[in-house]
Amino acid sequence: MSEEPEVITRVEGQVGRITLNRPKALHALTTDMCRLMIEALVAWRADPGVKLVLLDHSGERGFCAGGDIRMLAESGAGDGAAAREFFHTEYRLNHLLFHYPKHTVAVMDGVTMGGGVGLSRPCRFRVATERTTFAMPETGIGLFPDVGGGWYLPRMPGHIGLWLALTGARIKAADCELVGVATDYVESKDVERLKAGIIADPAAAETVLTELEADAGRPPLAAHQDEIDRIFGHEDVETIFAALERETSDWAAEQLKVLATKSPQTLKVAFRQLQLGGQMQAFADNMAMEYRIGARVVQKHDFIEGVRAVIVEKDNQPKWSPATVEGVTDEMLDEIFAPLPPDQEWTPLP
Ligand code: QUE
Repeated sequence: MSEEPEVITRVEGQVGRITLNRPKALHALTTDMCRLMIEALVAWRADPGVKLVLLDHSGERGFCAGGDIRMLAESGAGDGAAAREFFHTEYRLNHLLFHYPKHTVAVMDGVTMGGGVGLSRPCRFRVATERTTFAMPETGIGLFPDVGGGWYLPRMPGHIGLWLALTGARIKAADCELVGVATDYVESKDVERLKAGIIADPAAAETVLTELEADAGRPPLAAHQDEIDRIFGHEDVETIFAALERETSDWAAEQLKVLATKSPQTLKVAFRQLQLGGQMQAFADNMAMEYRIGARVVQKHDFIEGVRAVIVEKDNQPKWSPATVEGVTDEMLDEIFAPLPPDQEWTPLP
């Protein structure tokens, strides 16, 4: 008897289908899962019998919660080699999907966070349902919004991407459409029909999506866009905190409360990451930057402590160091963003 694989890859008709299948961990990604996906995508890229790639998940509990955080923290507490290997592989997969020459469809029928965003966001069609919850929650565990966050987030309308990156806010389907995370909305009850329709005729994927398209409703975020742009458009993290303190709305007070729980170091890392990524011309340059950051951050106190407090012991009382954004110096950030030795830099798949 063989164990069920954590990613199921097969060709159905003319559709290459990748099904995330690690339901007990909300399909959080391991290095092996990323390798399996790369292998299938590379084979299908050259296969004229595959017209489209469909990316979905088994079970009812979501698309993908992120990465194998416990492994990353254990590795980071040691030599960090396994963590770097994971990031290197995952970012190659993100990059492969970004430039994939065939149509890709991601069905995000549930939690889509961190690593799950890195898989779905590069897809041509990104289907949300009423069960979709999107977030980049990494600053809450002393990590940073990677998997292409430096590219996608600063390209969202106004300063919504920075707000998502810093607060780790969770948004639902209508807001996913507003910020461009989702291209389509389909009710969960129609997801099986959607997949069957795409597999039956991948050339008609867009038509099937249009036929099953439903109304996600009004995006709640729209009511806060002006506030977000006014506050999160400031020139640094300290000024954003100061601006929030001057605001009088309940919403602003809530944002301030949320930001106060996040790792000051990774708030500043994320701010600089989005600033630099927003100016880059090539997605690969952004991934190389994120790999430099990941290689450093995974071995820092805040990540080990964040995983302890939020994931392992769940006391939700991380003791960040430095404890305030004022304590995080430009020199610390320079070190995190500095180039790696040439033979250790991230490179796309050959
Ligand atoms: C930040 C993260 C992750 C997170 C929580 C954060 C993350 C991740 C998970 C997660 C959640 C449920 C699971 C699981 C992992 O939580 O990346 O295996 O069952 O994977 O605040 O980056």
